[in-house]
Amino acid sequence: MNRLLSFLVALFSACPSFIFSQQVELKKWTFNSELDSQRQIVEIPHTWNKLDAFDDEAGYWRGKGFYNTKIAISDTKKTYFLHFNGVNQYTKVWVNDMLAGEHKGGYTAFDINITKCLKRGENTIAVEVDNTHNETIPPLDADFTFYGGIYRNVYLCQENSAYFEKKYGADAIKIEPFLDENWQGKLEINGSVFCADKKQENYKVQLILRDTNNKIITTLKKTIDPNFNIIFNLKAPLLWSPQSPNLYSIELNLLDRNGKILDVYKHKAGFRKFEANTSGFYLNGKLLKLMGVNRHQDFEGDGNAVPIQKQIEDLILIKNMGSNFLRLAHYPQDEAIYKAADSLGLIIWSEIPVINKVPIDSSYLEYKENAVQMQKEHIYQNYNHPSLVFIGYMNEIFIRLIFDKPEVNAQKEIVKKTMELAQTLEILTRKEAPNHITVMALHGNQIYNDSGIANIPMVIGWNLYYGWYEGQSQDLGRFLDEENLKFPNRPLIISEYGVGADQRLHNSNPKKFDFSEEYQFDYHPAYYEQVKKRPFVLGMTAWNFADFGSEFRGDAIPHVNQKGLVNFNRSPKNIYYWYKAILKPEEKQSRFFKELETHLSESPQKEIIIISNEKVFFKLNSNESVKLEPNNGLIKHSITLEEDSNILLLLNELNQLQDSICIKYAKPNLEKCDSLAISFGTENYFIDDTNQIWIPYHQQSILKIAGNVKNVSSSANIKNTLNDPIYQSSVQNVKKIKIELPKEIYTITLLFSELQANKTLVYELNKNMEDSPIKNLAQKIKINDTVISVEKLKPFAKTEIKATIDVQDYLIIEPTDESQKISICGIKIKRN
Ligand code: GCB
Repeated sequence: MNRLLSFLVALFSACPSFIFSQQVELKKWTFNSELDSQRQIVEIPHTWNKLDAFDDEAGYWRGKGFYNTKIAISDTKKTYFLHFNGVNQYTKVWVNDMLAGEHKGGYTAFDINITKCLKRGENTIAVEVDNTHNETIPPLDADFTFYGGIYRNVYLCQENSAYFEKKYGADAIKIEPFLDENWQGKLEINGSVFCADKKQENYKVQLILRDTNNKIITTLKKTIDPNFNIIFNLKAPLLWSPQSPNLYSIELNLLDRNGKILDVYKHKAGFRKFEANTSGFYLNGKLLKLMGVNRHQDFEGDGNAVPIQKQIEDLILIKNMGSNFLRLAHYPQDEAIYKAADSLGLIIWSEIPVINKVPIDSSYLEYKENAVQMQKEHIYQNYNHPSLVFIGYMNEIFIRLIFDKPEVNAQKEIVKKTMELAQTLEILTRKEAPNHITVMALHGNQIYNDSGIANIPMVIGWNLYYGWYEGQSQDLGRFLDEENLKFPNRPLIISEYGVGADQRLHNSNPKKFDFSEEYQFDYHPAYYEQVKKRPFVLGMTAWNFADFGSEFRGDAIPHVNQKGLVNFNRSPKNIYYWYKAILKPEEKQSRFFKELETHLSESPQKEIIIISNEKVFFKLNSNESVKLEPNNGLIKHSITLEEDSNILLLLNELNQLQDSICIKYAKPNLEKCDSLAISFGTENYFIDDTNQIWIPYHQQSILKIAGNVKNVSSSANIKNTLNDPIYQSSVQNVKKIKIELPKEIYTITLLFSELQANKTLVYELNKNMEDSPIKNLAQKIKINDTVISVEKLKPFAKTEIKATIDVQDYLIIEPTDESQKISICGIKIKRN
């Protein structure tokens, strides 16, 4: 038996006497691609971009991948579908070399009826997946990686001669749990049945409804025509809400004349009533400030092919943070995510990926058709989930126009076509989901008001990055008030806000774009304060729950957008705990903001941060404890450290220990430390992958620089290193560096990279990068008496030179040729 055959699934043949439809997951496939013809065995979920989207080469491979598997079929009288949960992005399916069907769009599920191509016994399935840029398939452009592959599960489904009809990748069944003004429930279910014999009078649908304790409430039966409509009234049903996500179980059985079950549909329904207006969002008649996060689905090491159980863990983390709201940006996610939100109690905003731009050339009509198809699939597949409340269809759709500045006529055409598409999608959404709220997310630009596009959806989401891409975080309130004044009837959500934060970077005086965790910690509380006071703002979703892959980005970890509240591997950053303290006031909690364990500074003074929602007692070493009270979930407190180790304790009012840390204090000189690392052009502290702490130049006193120097920094990817932040800033035009050192032999490492003009990101609308190629760079450098050659610096790439120097009092670093200069990122001095 060959290897391929060994994972041929002995489908259904093992259980020939099944009574209703069945599905089997198709996990094992062989894979090869246009790039690499070598076949390998892979497991679904799979993507071919999980490595190359993070390497130093610009871009990631986009092309055709080929998946093959075999299935065994024993009964060819049945109907068979392949159900794909998500394939990015253009899929063609062959069965026994016959084209069975195709699908466009990377983020919705779809069914392919393969019955006609099947034979008894072994059948081959071949799937071609293409993630090449395609002007007719949204998204065309966005800040995330478009990983290619069958990255969500695949199932083979077997149906009897009658089954619940499949439409837009879902069973065509709509569940409406209505509540009247007296909170009485009415469950309405509409659906349709496919019967091969066209004799619908032979069939019935039975509803088995179970309450929240799993007790059967009804088992009513209905005839079909082939559509069916079931209405069942429930007295005062328990309501669904984030606080009490009460769910009723629905089981629909399709029965033949003899009462034999031919098909089964199971789902959970929740009774809830919601409304959004300028006084807030109301759930079940009560005001609820929507607080939560946005979520992408990818994960460190997996790309977007993340096993579903691991994805559900995300929702648990999101819920545990105290969230009641989740924006699935920027695409529909696996159905299991909506299901988890139903049972955890998270209100969902879900959208299709029409992002950044709409094409105006000949691709427009097909693009529009595909967007419409996506929105139908999106709605049909997720409509029945009680968690789904907000349905969107566009994100920052004019950002490319603003950034690319096309000529006036093209601009007019873009606005016209985009408006037309928005109207089409809005009408479609209201028709298919008449009881939901439509939304659209905009970037901070008046074009959305001027064009009128912001008047189309029921609720507007603003993606506002004051304090990052523009202005200061305090500017948020002014913008919101101005909008509210101009459009007093428009309910708003802050659909995105956030800043890049890297846990290796720390700064006690944080600034915009420094990627320090402290800046993130300043920014989020400032936003929260401003939103809290404004009732017309329904809520806010932080960008982003987790760091995520965006191949073209630099940032402190290249190819990763680092605005997550948790890291790419989901380990929480400090800010996650701040949200938890703020959003769960009933759960008393306090902990230290965790950062570098060694305070390397001339000064023993340090401001510590405590994350807390209760009064605490803070104790440093053997000092008396101090009582501290939080404001907006945090406490900042100045302490004076002793040399070497310091113990910091945090106790609650009941004298129970809440947290403890140890901070070492040392002055940054070679008398106390074995090695010292100093970085230039930055004010950040950085801990590298060898655990070496890099201190910013201005935080020490042993090193002096001469020359008409200037600091340069960039957030571009630096090749050949994982310690990008060290090489992302430098000091240029250096004539001489003088370092005072105790007499000893040292290994000196000098670090360089050439930071030229940076490519600007589409989101950095106000950033003008200065073009500054470095001239007259020293090719030979003298370190005391030792002359070292420096290879020609490569742009945005690490260069490192090492020398062993016997130092008497000073270390002097200078060009051998006085007319030349040094441009340097960092110096590491290690005692031998
Ligand atoms: C945005 C986009 C989002 C980006 C984010 C950012 O406005 O909607 O897709 O990832 O900004 O981090 O720049």
